Amino acid sequence: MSATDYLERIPNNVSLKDNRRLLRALEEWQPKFLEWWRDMGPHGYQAKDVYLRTAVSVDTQGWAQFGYLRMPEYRWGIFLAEPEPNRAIAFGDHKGQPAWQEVPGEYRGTLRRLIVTQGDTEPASVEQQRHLGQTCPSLYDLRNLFQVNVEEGRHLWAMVYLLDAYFGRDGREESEALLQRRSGDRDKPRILGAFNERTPDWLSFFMFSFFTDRDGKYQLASLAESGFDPLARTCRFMLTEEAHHMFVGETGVGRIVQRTCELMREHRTEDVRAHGGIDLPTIQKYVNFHFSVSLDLFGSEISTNAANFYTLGLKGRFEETKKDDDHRLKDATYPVADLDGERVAMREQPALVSLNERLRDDYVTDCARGVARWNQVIARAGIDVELTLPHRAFHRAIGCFSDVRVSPEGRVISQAEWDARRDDWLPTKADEAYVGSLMQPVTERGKFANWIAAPARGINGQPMDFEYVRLG
Ligand code: BYC
Ligand code: FE
Ligand code: FE
Repeated sequence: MSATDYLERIPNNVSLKDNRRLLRALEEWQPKFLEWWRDMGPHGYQAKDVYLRTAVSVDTQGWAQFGYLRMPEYRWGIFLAEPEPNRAIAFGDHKGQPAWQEVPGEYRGTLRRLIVTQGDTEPASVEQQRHLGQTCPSLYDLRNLFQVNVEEGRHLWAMVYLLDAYFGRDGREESEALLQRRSGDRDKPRILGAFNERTPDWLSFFMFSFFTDRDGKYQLASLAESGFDPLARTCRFMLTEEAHHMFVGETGVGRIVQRTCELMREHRTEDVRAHGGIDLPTIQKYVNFHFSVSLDLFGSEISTNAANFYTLGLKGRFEETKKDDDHRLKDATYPVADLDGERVAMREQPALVSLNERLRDDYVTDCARGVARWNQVIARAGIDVELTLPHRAFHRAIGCFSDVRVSPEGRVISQAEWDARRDDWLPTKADEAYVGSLMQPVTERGKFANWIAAPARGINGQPMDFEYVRLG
């Protein structure tokens, strides 16, 4: 393992200084990245000192360093997890062969597309979140937002490193294009649907971090199995950062739920809007929206792309090496939800083309665990309500359910019934306006907006009234 060059212009553990060509490409890209960050990164806070965690090495003991930093001075760099000696490809037609240290020529286009799709989501999320700083519920939350943002910036660096190091001129062109697409832009949108949605308020932000960053976890875990070793290693390190994003989402929603329950009890009412809280039915609608939009990110239920990625050894399953089967799946089947006339039914399908659905299943199970923890908060308050995940066929834009209307319980319904019930199931303009009306910035140390509870503990052992962002 090469040592970490932390003091270089581009911190890295890939011996960048010994690869002049690559170093030059990345040094040319760096000012363009910073320009993008200034234009599209967190609005209004670029010159403030933020208490951030920076990766300084990849070993589990010592990778994080905390300190005040202005975001444009964040040490974005290139960190790959330690190589696994003699690593072999774990699945597909190349199973058992040594993992590739270079891109196999015939898989170049496919691999590049996977890397570009992954890379595109990272700056997209920063763009989606760029105005949230103006309405933060506390300095603690403001700091967490910025921590997520700089790390998504680093995830972009991770993919750009792969493109520049392994894909020649095409790769450099893709690296430029990653800075040119814009979330929600009609002419040059980001690649995947959820990354063109707006994140207008903090309830949306926490939902996004819970549901959409969790897609990141599952996609990165699948790419961490890749036979292309540099991709596997970079994704493994990205996963360590992803855990914090989901923590922000889960605890953020959990604290809103907690505050809502406190208001319900205090005022003996379900209508907490009268008391400046976010009522549970509104929270449920946001769950319905963000869960369904994130399910789309896994692609179609039946996908020959997914089968090819797997067979070629480019993208594995979640925890591939822990699965007890032949890791080729040519003769295996997998139960997949499908439309059977007017109802949703399970059908055995060839396992290879079902890999998107299988990953979605792993994801759904994980989401359900988080929702159960929110429900514990409600139950502890003695309130008899449960949040639920809507049926997987609800409100889908990708895959076999995209042409039908389905209720949150999974009943196929008519367009007329959908039109009549839609506002009970998904956030309305009025709901968004109400949530938006709560978004008044709270920037006094140790204070929190009325609609969210304080967290259980501060960052890195710091007290709750710590100055997580210096606004002075
Ligand atoms: N929107 O065969 P199919 C993260 C396209 S999140 C628009 O089903 P496939 C993060 C598809 O491209 C993780 N288009 O799809 C989170 C294909 O196009 P072609 C991101 C879509 O290829 C928070 C066609 O439809 N990482 O890191 O099996 C903050 C047929 O589709 C969508 C990745 O996604 C969509 N939702 O699977 C920051 C990993 N879905 O071939 C960051 C890399 C599908 O007809 N990507 N299409 O032109 C992949 O593994 C795959 O591309 C997908 C799609 C799983 C996304
Ligand atoms: Fe990311
Ligand atoms: Fe993330």
